[in-house]
Amino acid sequence: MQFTSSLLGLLATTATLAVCQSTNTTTGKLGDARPVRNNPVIGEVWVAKFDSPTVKGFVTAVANTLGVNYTIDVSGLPEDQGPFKYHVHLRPVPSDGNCADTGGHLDSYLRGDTPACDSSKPQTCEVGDLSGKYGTVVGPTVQKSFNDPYSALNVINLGYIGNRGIVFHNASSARIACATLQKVG
Ligand SMILES: *[C@@H]1O[C@H](CO)[C@@H](O)[C@H](O)[C@H]1NC(C)=O
Ligand SMILES: *[C@@H]1O[C@H](CO)[C@@H](O)[C@H](O)[C@H]1NC(C)=O
Ligand SMILES: *[C@@H]1O[C@H](CO)[C@@H](O)[C@H](O)[C@H]1NC(C)=O
Ligand SMILES: [Cu+2]
Repeated sequence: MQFTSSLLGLLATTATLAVCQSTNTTTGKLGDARPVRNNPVIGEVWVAKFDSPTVKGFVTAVANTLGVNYTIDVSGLPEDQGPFKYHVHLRPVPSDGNCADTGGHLDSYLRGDTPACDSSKPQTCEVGDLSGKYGTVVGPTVQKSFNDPYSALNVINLGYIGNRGIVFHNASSARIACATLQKVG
């Protein structure tokens, strides 16, 4: 009896492992994110301006020949609450500043949040999961730049980031600061 139950246990474990292995080739329902090579104006600048009582600064997005160059330049992150994640969310920040209303992550290829992004395969991650792809940050001050090939500043592309919210989350995922990417000029 004891033998039977441990054999069943072993079979169950094996089956679970098999399921996990067949489902961990994570990508979106629409496949991997495609590199963006059709931004209309290379060098076009978009800025999300953070101006809460604590967090101040900018996240800048510049249209590149391949995707978007991001620069994070913020101060005032409560360092005891980090490390911080940051994402492009679906919607802009409303006039009352409520970060909850920015919706979920920009996930153009319908991947979902789990399992977590594998930064060695950024094309398989949610387009908006910038910290998953390029690393979380610690406070209080951040200066960080990276290119994301999958973000777009062409409105016809799936990975379009214009007029969407950028959100910072603390280590327990609370949305601690947000601002909308707006075209400069
Ligand atoms: C699934 O994940 C395991 C553990 O991380 C890894 O060893 C294996 O190669 C992955 N399988 C596939 C098909 O990616
Ligand atoms: C984007 O960043 C790359 C790498 O630093 C740089 O070579 C390129 O000139 C940048 N593009 C723009 C439009 O600023
Ligand atoms: C994150 O912020 C929330 C809301 O302010 C707070 O309740 C929580 O303790 C914070 N998490 C950490 C790890 O500090
Ligand atoms: Cu987020």
